[in-house]
Amino acid sequence: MLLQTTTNTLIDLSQKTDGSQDRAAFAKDVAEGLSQRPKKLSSRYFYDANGSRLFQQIMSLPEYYLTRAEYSLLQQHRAAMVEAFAAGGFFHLVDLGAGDAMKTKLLLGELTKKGKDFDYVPLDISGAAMRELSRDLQQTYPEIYVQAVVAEYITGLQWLGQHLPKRKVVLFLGSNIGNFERQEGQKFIRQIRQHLQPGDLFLLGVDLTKDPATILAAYNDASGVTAAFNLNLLERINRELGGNFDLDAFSHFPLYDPQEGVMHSFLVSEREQEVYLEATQARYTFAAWEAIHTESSHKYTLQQATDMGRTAGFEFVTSYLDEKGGFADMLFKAV
Ligand code: AVJ
Repeated sequence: MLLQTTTNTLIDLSQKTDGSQDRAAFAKDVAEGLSQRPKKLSSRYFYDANGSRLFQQIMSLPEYYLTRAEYSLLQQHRAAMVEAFAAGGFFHLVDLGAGDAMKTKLLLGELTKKGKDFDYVPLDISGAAMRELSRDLQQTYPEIYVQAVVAEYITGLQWLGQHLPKRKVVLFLGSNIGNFERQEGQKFIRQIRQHLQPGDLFLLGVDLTKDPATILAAYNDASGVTAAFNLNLLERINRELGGNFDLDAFSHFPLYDPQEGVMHSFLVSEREQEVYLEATQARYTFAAWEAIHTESSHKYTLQQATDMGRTAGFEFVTSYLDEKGGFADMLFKAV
C-alpha cells in the first residue's frame, strides 16, 4: 500500500488574542459564584496548565478507575467499533474534548490498520493541546488527515455542522458528560444532535453507578492529587485575578450522593476569613466551615444514558462495557 502523507491543519475559533476577554469572563463567574449562598465555582476553570497537568496525574491514580476502564474497553471492543463506524464509507471522526487523545489513538490505530477511509477532527479548548496533538499525529500517523479545532464545545459544534460535509462519527468520551448537571447534559446532547444528520453516529462515554465506596475513593485519593487539583482553582484565581486566597485555610471535601448518583467536590473554609480579588476590587467573606461547591461528576445507569440519547433524537445502537461493568461507551445513531 502506498503511504500517503497529509498536511494537518489547525483552526483556532477561540476569540481571545491576549486573554483579556477570557480573564473578564473568569472574573465575572468567580464574583457571581462567591457572592451566592451556597457559594460555588465552575469546574470548567480547573484546567489551566497546572490543572491539566494534575488531571493527567489523576488519570493514572490507582483509585481513579475511569480512564483505565475506558481504555481497556476500547482495547477490547475497538475492532467492533471500527466496523460500526466505517459501515457507511468515508466519515469525519470528531473528538469532543480530545486532549492528548490517549484513548482515541486506539481507534486511530485500528482504523488505519483496517484501511478505513476517514479524517480526524479533534476539538479542544486548549490550543497548546491541539498543536501538540497535531504534531504528534503527523509523526505517528502521517497518513491520517487531522483538522484540529480550538474552540469551546458549542462554537466547535457549529463549525463542524457548517464545514464538515460528509458523514460524522462524534466521540464524547471520558465521562466528560458527568460534569454537566443532568438537565444541562440532556441539553448538550440535543445540541450535538442538532449539528448532525440522520445516520451520523455518536459515541458517549459514561461512568456507571456502582459501589459508592469505589466512586468516593476515585475523588478522594490517598496521595492527595485530587485535593491539589481542587485547590488549584484557588491558586489560579490568586494568579489570574489577583486574589489572596490562603490555600492552607481551605480543604478538599468530596461527597457522593448514591440516590442522585452524583459525586460532589467542595472546598471548605477552615476558619472565618476574607478574600480580596484585585480583578473585581471586592472582598468575599467566609464563615468558619463554609464550603464552595466546585464540581459535580454525575454517574448514570445504562437506562438513564439510553433515555438521554433517545430524548435528544438518537436511536440506541449498542453499549460497549469494560470487564467490570463499571464504565460504558454507548453508541447512538442520529434519526
Ligand atoms: C474529566 C470530568 C471526567 O469528573 O471524573 C477527576 C474530572 N475531577 N477528578 C471526573 C475529575 C476530579 C473528571 N472528568
